[in-house]
Amino acid sequence: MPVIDLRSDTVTKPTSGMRQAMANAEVGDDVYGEDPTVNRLEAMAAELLGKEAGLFVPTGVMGNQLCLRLHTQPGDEVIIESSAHIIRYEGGSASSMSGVQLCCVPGTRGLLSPDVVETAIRRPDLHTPSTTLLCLEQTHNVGGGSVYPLETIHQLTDLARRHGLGLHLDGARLFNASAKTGVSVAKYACLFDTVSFCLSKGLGAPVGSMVVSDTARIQKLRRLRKIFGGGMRQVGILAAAGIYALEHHVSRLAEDHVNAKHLAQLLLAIPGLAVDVESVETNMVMFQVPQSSKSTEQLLEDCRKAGVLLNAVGARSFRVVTHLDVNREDMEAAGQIFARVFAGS
Ligand code: TLP
Repeated sequence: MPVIDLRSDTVTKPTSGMRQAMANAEVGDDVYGEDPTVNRLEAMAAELLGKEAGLFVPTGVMGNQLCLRLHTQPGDEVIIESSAHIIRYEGGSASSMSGVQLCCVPGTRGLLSPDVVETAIRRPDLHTPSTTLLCLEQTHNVGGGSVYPLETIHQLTDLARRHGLGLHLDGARLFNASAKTGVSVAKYACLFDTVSFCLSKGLGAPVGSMVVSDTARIQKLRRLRKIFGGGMRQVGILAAAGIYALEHHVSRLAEDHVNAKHLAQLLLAIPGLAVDVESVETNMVMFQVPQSSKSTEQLLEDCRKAGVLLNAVGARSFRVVTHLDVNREDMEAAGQIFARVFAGS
């Protein structure tokens, strides 16, 4: 029986069409700006998001961290939601790579509200660090794939602009937000100075993320990418996968959202398991098994042995993510396995 891998949307494998596109890609040395396929992907990403220029980077972490470095000076303070990916899962690199202090502001399901951000912005004072950047995450990972309403982003970005802050969006799953709301990625992107998004998550490419911005910032980011060790050579074979993903996999993201919702409904029927079906907006489902006598690790292991992989996000608290490589039948099968493992555990 094949394993149903719901740990993340990062686990997808390139489809045969994507592999074909990779095999046929024209390449050149991208550090010299001579890879035609990378150049095409960068132009395509910029156009889609309504920005002047784009930069292909190896990972979402690198995209975020290059932007943090671009927007700040050591000792500056960055306002960010307290469970943001940049805080939780980027190895402390904001402090080690850019020397910034993160001002962690609590959100609701990962989403910030303008009043708490307003109080967090430092007023000029000899003693305090300077707040120079506001970072948002759309969709919010630890928030369970939650989506900022456009109106809230408007309020937050207006506020940040009034205080002269830079604006970065960790849009790793921005296309999922757009699939959910019908708001174009460009409409979100125009509110930020820099936006990163991932090709290697819901879009199904094996590697790669993009940063988009204005031409002057992308020029600086290109140099920073080299300094951070992310200058790549004949990488058109990977950019071709990114182009294929943008051309073929954006319109199917809504399927992942339907599958996640369906799985959440199946989970709701399992005694002892807590899930908020309403909060499932995109391709993630968070659930808890609060009364279980088994440890989190044991529950993960029991699921693995029964044929489903998933991740824990806290004590007896779990995340499942739907993606290109799982379908409706996999949801049914996973639901049955979860019922066996969790009911009465
Ligand atoms: N998220 C991964 C893990 O790192 C937790 C996942 O499985 O969800 N921003 C956001 C919002 C992300 O969720 C991720 C990856 C990244 C950035 C980093 O992307 P990569 O893994 O390409 O560096």
